[in-house]
Amino acid sequence: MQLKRTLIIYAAAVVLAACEAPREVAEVEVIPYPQSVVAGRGTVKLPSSLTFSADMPQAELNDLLAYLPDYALPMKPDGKDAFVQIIEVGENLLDSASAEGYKLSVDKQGVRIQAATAAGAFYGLQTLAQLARGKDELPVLTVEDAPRFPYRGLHLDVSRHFFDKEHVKKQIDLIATYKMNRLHWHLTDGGGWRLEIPGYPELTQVAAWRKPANYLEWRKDGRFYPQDTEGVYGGYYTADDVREVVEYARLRHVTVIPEIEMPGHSSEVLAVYPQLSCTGKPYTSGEVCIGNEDTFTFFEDVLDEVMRLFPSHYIHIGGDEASRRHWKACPKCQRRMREEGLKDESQLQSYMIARIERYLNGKGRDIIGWDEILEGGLAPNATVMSWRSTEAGIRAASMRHDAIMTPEDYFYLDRYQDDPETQPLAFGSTIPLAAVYSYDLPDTLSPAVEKHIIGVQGNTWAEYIPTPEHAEYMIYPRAMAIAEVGWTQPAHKDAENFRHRVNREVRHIEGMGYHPFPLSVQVLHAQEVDYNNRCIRLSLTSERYPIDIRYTTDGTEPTAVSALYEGEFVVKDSLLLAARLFDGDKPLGKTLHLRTDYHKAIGKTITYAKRGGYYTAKASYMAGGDAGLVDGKRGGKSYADGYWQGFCPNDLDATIDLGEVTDIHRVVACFMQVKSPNVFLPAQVDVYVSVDGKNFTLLGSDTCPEEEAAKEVAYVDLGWTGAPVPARFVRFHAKQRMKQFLFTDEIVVQ
Ligand code: TNX
Repeated sequence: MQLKRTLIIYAAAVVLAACEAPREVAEVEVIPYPQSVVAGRGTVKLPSSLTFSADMPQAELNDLLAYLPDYALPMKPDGKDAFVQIIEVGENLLDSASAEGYKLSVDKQGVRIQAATAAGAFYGLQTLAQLARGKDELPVLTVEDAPRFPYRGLHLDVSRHFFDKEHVKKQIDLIATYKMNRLHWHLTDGGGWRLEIPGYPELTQVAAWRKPANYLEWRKDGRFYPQDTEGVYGGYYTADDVREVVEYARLRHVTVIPEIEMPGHSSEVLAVYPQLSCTGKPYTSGEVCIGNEDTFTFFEDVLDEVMRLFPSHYIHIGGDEASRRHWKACPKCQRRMREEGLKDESQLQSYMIARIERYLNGKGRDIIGWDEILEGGLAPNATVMSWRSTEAGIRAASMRHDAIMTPEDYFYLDRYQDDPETQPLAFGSTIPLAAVYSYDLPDTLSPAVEKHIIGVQGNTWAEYIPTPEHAEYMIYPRAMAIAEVGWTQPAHKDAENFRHRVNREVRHIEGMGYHPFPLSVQVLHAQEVDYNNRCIRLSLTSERYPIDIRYTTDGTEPTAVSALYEGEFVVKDSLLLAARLFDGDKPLGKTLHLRTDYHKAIGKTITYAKRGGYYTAKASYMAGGDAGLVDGKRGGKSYADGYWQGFCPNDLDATIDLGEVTDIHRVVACFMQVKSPNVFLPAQVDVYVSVDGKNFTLLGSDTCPEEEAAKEVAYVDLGWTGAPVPARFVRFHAKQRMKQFLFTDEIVVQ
């Protein structure tokens, strides 16, 4: 059933009630959106003091009672006449295929929540609390709901910066209200070891504390763990802390999955146990020595304690980003490879992962690992967490392994979420809320593959997240979008409707004491190139709702009386747009200055010189391939949005054939700089033209202003503008400044 876009207001519903057929209600303000909402007639008053009864096993009722003080809707247990009746009906009585499903009906008698399990009842209660928020009555309706995926997770990195147990519990409490059910706790990494382990006191006495507090500064200083404790920053969780968090999560139907990183990302272990490194010295590598039996003793001891503390069936063992350099040079590792018949170092890594997997399988647990565990032979029972792409997860699913999708271009919460020039320093690209929300699996998957894709997760890597408030700023509202991607079937997702709900939700959680990103105050734009009609359709939107967008096209600043944006622009040649958000008379954010050109190179042939071609190892950096720089499509604020073409380590050196000799007066491309992930502006741009394709003349060179090159984030137009010259061929050569990444989105020729 498609979600209706029309807003059916209650008055209308009552007037139309003459015809008895049930209707869908649009815009119930619930995140994640339920699979089915059917409106009844009228509304029911909420009693001033709410009572409930629950027909469920005593142990589950006790859990519910333990949770209730934190439930958003105060309720008291009562007997038969309770307003809210919770009935656990057993697995087979609901239509839903999922044990987490529920059916919630509101009628004159009150509210009835039927569920197959305690989790389903819990989710029914979450829907009820959101429906009732700020209201004194409820609409008569029936919600039937169940999740799309069984695994809906949030990951917290507590190594690079440490966040105490209260912070962790606070996030668990909120994500559970969005029906997320996994917390992936990244407990160990080079930034600090965070879990107390009996018999290994140095892990938490030394490798959990550092100076200075800020991870980036500490990394720059050489990442040493001081022996003295004066003025150090850090922390760890005791066994009791872990038990408290695990129990708190259990009451909210969240499973806490611990991660112990190996064989890479382990420099903190080697700082205190250097004998486990290939060199035997601390601070020489991040990878443990796989040739050394003591390495296995260490991790098995650690995992024994992990299994004592965490009931989770799955234990995450990391497996990502291990350099193979040290193993190559290490006699012990090489001996292991010979003895085990391993062909290369990637098989050596697989040997370790498979051996640890056997150990955990022997104790009734299964492993999850990052998608690198696909290389060199996948451990037989492993679940793959696919972070570098969606494809890796699909590959795992095709091999009948379960996969969890955490693609870095959609679900990495350490990335910017808005124009980087307006944001605190973050890691690399920009993933705005709408991009997170847009995530889906390709629709070409066979059911046999799709059933192995068990869910989605947002990852909060903390290199750039120094405080708990900042963690919340990066997590919300994007986690709400991930919750909806994980729960709601694609047919019931609706980006515009989500935008409305998320505005309310952000204001609500601010009121609860969270620190979400308050939603962007920038004008956002999208373009569609219509090659047949030779025009670009340009539309504007905003994360904020409700809000006005006002604009000018004459180069002046928009004011509170400028034209109100009401629909797309159709650009046949050039449009110089200035647009800004207004809350009534009050301007918000920055003015968007956007030049849109249906220019002469659109749809023309482009060829790249040998050392001037683009980077092909990542699909989103190809901007659609050869046509990417002459397709009329301009990028947004993120080099990973599929419109920016990347060059590494090559220059950009390309020639466009305009098909016939024509006068041109402007050849310009916009370049992006984001230093943290090594994206740099070019040093220089040269523009040449030719009428015959053989003899080229240099029209002009442009160099990047030093003050722009010094910025962390910058967008700079470089090229040539001048009196018209005849040309058929245009050669555009942008020279690398750092031999890292260059990114541009379009070569505009006019
Ligand atoms: C890659 S994702 C990592 C992390 C970093 C992250 C930063 C993954 C399995 N490894 O160690 O924190 O990038 O975005």
